[in-house]
Amino acid sequence: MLFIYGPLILALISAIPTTVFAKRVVENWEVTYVTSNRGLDQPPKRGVGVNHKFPLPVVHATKGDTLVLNIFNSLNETTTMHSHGLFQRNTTYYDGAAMTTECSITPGTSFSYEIPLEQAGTYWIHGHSHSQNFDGLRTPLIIHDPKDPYKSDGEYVVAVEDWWPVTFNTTLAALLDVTGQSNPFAQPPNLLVNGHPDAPRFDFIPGQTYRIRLVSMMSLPLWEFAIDGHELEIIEVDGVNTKPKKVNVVRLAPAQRVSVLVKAKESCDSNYSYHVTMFGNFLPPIPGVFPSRVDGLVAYSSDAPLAETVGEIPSEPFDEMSIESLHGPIMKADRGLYFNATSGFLPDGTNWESFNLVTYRNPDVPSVFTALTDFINLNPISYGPQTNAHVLQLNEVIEMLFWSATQLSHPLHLHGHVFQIVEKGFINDTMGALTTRVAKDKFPLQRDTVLVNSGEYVVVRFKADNPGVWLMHCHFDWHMALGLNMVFVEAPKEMMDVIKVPQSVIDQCKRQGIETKGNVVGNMAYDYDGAPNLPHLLHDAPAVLASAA
Ligand SMILES: *[C@@H]1O[C@H](CO)[C@@H](O)[C@H](O)[C@H]1NC(C)=O
Ligand SMILES: *[C@@H]1O[C@H](CO)[C@@H](O)[C@H](O)[C@H]1NC(C)=O
Ligand SMILES: *[C@@H]1O[C@H](CO)[C@@H](O)[C@H](O)[C@H]1NC(C)=O
Ligand SMILES: *[C@@H]1O[C@H](CO)[C@@H](O)[C@H](O)[C@H]1NC(C)=O
Ligand SMILES: *[C@@H]1O[C@H](CO)[C@@H](O)[C@H](O)[C@H]1NC(C)=O
Ligand SMILES: *[C@@H]1O[C@H](CO)[C@@H](O)[C@H](O)[C@H]1NC(C)=O
Ligand SMILES: [Cu+2]
Repeated sequence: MLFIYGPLILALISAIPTTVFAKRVVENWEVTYVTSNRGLDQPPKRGVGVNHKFPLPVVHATKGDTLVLNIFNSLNETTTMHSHGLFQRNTTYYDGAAMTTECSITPGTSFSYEIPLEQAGTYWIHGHSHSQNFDGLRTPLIIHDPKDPYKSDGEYVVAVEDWWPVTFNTTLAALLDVTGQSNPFAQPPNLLVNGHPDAPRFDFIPGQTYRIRLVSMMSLPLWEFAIDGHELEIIEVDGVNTKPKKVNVVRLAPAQRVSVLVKAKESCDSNYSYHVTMFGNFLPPIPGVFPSRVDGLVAYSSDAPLAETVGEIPSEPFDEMSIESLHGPIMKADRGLYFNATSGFLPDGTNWESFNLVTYRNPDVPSVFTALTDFINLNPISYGPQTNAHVLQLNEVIEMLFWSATQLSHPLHLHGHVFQIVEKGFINDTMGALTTRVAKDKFPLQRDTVLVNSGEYVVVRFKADNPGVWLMHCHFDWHMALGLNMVFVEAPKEMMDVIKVPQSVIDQCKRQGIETKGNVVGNMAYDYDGAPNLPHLLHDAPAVLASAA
């Protein structure tokens, strides 16, 4: 087995003095179709993997290193690679968002992403083109911190993904079926942990403390992690260190990450089970198939009996309002933006999703190039009527209110940033009794992906201090493909000074005959003829909660 998780890696890393020089962490990845059953009792499916196999290599690096992803595209469609959670300061063009920050890597060509790693924590890398993430193009990215405030004696990665019996294309066809007869969930996903149907074994030595990095690479379900007889202490959420917070279970939505410290028992009298449960309260249960669970072994001793699971395995929402970040007082907002995440119909009867009834379509010219075109870059309409672009001023603090009045839930992800979560509540609650706000003397939790459940709203804040073009979207692959995306054009004036687009990015566009300046269609004037321009969605009235006044 080539890919090593856990203590071995940590042992190697902790043997290196903390004064080592920054290194280049180079990954040479050929993106290929891989037909596999992933060790499951089901027919093989054509997925998208790396170097002709699954699982993908797990990437380990140290803060200060430079991550170099040399990608060769062996698919017959374009591909891109997104390093989820990285700020990409001054390197917005390496963010991997297809047709937002690059033109994409065409079949038979190569491209290198070269990303200085200025953050530490738990991240992941995934395809950001043609929903290749859903078909398996995803892997953890662990960035170790030589000055980590939280010490541990060893660590494990638990990266969880959903593997569907059909390709994304098949599912999408069902989602867009105007007859409404297709059930995209007819063939629900299986659960894989670190790329396999079985969970890895944790070897615990009495008295030691372990860090467990939980990585959600799911494309739709939520999941929970718990260990029998052991408390979990949350110390990191989406790459940001938190004040320690003890819990019995951690719930993650797609794209979220959490690190916990686990203190081993003082004796080796028993082994224990841990549990990874895949579920989604917004998905119909299928007895024996979904929700599903994989149990792993926490091994203390070769002759120890396995302690029985006592009572119910714990299950509860991740209480973001009760967890504090280690840094950053609550920011005062300069400007508020309101986003109603809704579904609705186009006149042809197809069902799409939107922020404020605008369903996203890729521009003909990637937004990064429009943002680097003087004068027109300041006007949101230059990015196209269907791009849902918002132009932000340098250093203004943006408050966003997300509201989900439909029956759908959304894990919403902002590229290039973390945001502070300052308020959450139920939208049916006119008295404010069900609302929770961060107290002024507390440091709000910061993260890059927040789950907004059906019937809830969430208020987040971030500072526009990272000139670049950043996608904000739902991280359910279904919803993203149905248009739940928008673009933040952050400090376009300053971008012109700090963003120097490499020739390799321009070459991607040349190969496809795509303009690298101008508005959504490459014009220099206010002329958008030919740009994607759909009518606003028609409300899906029956899906709205009756009490959402
Ligand atoms: C891409 O290649 C696969 C086989 O590798 C084939 O099944 C599929 O039809 C091809 N798609 C296109 C658009 O050529
Ligand atoms: C998926 O479907 C789209 C539209 O039908 C097609 O253009 C594309 O080639 C398909 N991709 C694959 C990998 O089959
Ligand atoms: C306890 O864990 C050890 C590995 O250290 C394993 O050999 C043993 O079979 C486990 N016991 C049970 C009952 O699973
Ligand atoms: C949000 O959208 C829903 C339709 O899905 C609508 O019923 C509701 O009034 C909207 N809320 C606001 C405040 O615009
Ligand atoms: C509002 O919605 C929540 C969650 O769906 C529910 O628990 C609560 O009872 C509702 N409250 C009212 C006043 O309808
Ligand atoms: C980004 O570019 C600006 C201007 O050139 C420079 O001052 C800053 O140090 C750069 N930041 C990083 C993280 O490279
Ligand atoms: Cu992402």
